[in-house]
Amino acid sequence: MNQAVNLTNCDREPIHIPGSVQPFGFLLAVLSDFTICMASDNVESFLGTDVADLLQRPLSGVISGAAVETIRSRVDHLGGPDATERLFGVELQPGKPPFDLSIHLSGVYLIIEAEPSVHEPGVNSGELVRLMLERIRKTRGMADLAREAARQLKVLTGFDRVMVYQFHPDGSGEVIAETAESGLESFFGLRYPASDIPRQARALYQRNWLRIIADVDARPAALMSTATHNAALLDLSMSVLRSVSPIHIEYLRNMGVAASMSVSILRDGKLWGLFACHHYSPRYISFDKRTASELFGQMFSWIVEGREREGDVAYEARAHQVQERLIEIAASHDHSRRAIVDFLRDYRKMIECDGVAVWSDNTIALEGETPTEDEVKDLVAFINRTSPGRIFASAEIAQVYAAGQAFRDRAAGFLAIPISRTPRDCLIFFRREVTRSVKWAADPNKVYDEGPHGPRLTPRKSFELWQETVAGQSKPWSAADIRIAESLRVTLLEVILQLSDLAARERR
Ligand code: BLA
Repeated sequence: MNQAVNLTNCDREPIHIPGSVQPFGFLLAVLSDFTICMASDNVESFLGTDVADLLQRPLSGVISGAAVETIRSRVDHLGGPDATERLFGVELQPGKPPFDLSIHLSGVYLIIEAEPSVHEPGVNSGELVRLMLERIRKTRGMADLAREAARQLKVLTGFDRVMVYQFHPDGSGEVIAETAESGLESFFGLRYPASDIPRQARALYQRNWLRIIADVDARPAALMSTATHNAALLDLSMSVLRSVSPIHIEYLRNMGVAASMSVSILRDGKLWGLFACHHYSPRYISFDKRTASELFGQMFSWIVEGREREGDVAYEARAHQVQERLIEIAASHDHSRRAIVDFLRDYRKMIECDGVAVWSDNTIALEGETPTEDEVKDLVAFINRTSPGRIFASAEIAQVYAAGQAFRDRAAGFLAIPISRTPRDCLIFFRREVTRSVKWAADPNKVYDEGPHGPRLTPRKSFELWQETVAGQSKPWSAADIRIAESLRVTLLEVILQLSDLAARERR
């Protein structure tokens, strides 16, 4: 491994060029004339030919002419970026057991990866995925969908634990669903810093949907090459056998995991999350089942896309309903501008928050978890000084308002909506510190093994690090939150106009 890589700069580790593969299969790199110029050093155990005897030979000297033709016929399909082709049950040598192949282009090389075919009689992967999809489509809402999907993937693959890990915009992530064998510590609900799945790994997972680490203790098979080529620079981004970052191997070992698999979940082409699977003994999943898992991940991604849109639409529709009611009530309200204060409970239902405050006509009213009256008054004065007449939101109050430091544990995030120009009345939504809204799952005092990089490399310790890094922050305000706030502002201005009309009429 590159000596310069450590726990603070892990996004510089060049994990796409490890110079080795996992030994559950072998890799050959051939040039356009199909001469072999690189091979993994475990090839002999699969093909019976020593790696040194294989280099520089034509591919047809090692595998059957028919197999070479089968491969050649697929090369034309490898046009687009990141294209791969899979072939199942190919007899590479006459009379010998068949292999499953993955082929793709990497620079000038055609990469051929092969692993022994596993055929389970009576099992059809298409049918398995069809049933899995039927089950998850019956669920309602995101949480239920994710839980059922984890359960289905666990049934398909037999891993001891399957999690759905969702990324946040800053690259940190969260276990939003989990299904595990009984007796295992739960990671459900825990949050992790972006560095646990560093940037280059996330970029890779966006291109390549599935990776399996079949045995963390397996010795990687080194790639050997002829003198004019350099195996240490062979880009294995799209490979299925790519050997795994030693830092990540240590992470898995520290938590007692012997095998892992992850399947990407994409939304609009961007990495949304991962199915993360763990097993406590080595576990190899056939290429056929991995392909089924990948297809399931792709279909799941589409379903998530739809559910998230539905969720946003429902959230905004609910807010609109409350607003409409406000307008109706206001029309028949007889205590003039106090109405704005009387609606406090209703505001809370519109935008996800822990508390809400309103400052109107020199009266202050609080609901739920908020700073104290005096603190809110000072905050209102600050908001009016710095951002008059505009919506002002922050998920880290102390960053924009130093005095907020004093109450950031109660209200780390605020979203302020001005509701009149003079005097500058406003409505403020508060969110508590996110570390306070995240619960510890299971026993935080469990003892872990420590590798050479220390205890940081376990989900539990890493969760603690995440808590330190996000102290003083609330859940971010989403685009939907801001849209609702904008429309609420318009509604309230209307309501205020109506109320003052009413008051004027009463005076006449
Ligand atoms: C990869 N890190 C990963 C992967 C996961 C995690 C799921 C994908 C590979 C796989 O399937 O195993 C992280 N796994 C988690 C988390 C949980 C979990 C958060 O189960 C929570 C329950 N990792 C670190 C640090 C570094 C690091 C500090 O924690 C770097 C210094 C690196 N993680 C790292 C690297 C990879 C990785 C380099 C890519 C591995 C590869 O594909 O080669």
